[in-house]
Amino acid sequence: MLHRIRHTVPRHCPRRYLSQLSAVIARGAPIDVHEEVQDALATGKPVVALETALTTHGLPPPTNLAVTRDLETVVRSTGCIPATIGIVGGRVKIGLDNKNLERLADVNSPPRSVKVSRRDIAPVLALKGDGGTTICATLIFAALAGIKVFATGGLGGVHRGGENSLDISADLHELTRCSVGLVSAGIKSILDIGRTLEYLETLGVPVVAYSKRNDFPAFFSPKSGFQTPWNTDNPRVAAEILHTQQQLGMENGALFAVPIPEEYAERGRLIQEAVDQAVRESESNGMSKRGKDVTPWLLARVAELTKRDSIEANIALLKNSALIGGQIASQYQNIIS
Ligand code: PSU
Ligand code: MN
Repeated sequence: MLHRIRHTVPRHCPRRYLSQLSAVIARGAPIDVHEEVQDALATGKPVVALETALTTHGLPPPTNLAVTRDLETVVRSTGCIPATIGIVGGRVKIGLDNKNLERLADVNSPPRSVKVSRRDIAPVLALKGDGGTTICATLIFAALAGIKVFATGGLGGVHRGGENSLDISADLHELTRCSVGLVSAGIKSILDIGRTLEYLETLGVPVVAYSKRNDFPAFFSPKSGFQTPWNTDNPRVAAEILHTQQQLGMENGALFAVPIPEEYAERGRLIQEAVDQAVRESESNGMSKRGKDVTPWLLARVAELTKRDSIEANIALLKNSALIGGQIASQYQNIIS
């Protein structure tokens, strides 16, 4: 009987996700969905997910709070509802209210937020902690809620030397499990871009340059020197890619890699040099062996070396991702309604 009911609800129907999410909540899972997000999901308004590891571990205060809020505003400007996802007091929040967002952004007062990847979710919830969700963890909750698009800055990847250290971000695997379109500025060259792309190919994740060309961007610069198999700069086509995967019952997501806005590209080349220096330092001071601390350390060091130029560029490309994410999510909603 249950089986039949499930099949009477089309795969793309918002109700299907609501029932998935409701089932999880009915089991007592510690998840709260913000009223506005709940309403959007129920009535078929487009929603864009946003992460909070960026807030807790990616950007320094007070920029972190301002930027997270700005991203929500950019998403709203496209007619979509933002769903900023994080963990507060042992509960997953899909859509964070001001108080909780401020609490996560206040990184200098206890409780200290954990940087939450898949492996950390259950422990941080059971221990009633706070956490900023990485792309990996944000993908999980976005998929659970039926949110089709997630906009952010930099995807994790295979670290330089990853062939020996096996430091490969769980972000990559998660894209095989969550049917969500991830809009990002590619990956930072703190990582091994070539190996990351090879790994994504092995995992079967579509990598689409959101551009007229097939250049895979390297976060601070529009070109990494590596090519993507696909490209489009049309939000409708991007939405069709996601929708086609959905129709086929494919469970993986897709990566839309958006080059940094042109006016920041020149500065990006200078930032690039700081990135290389930070990576060399992390190798000589042993930081590169410190697991989940590696990425935040490198990001902070690059910001220091560039006197925050890297942060300005980071903000610009985050806003650009949020804008394009909103456009793709709107098109997706048009397709299914
Ligand atoms: N890259 C950035 N900025 C970030 C991150 C990555 O340029 O804030 C964050 C994202 O949340 C990403 C996580 O999911 O770091 C990856 O961490 P790790 O490499 O430990 O998997
Ligand atoms: Mn890692």
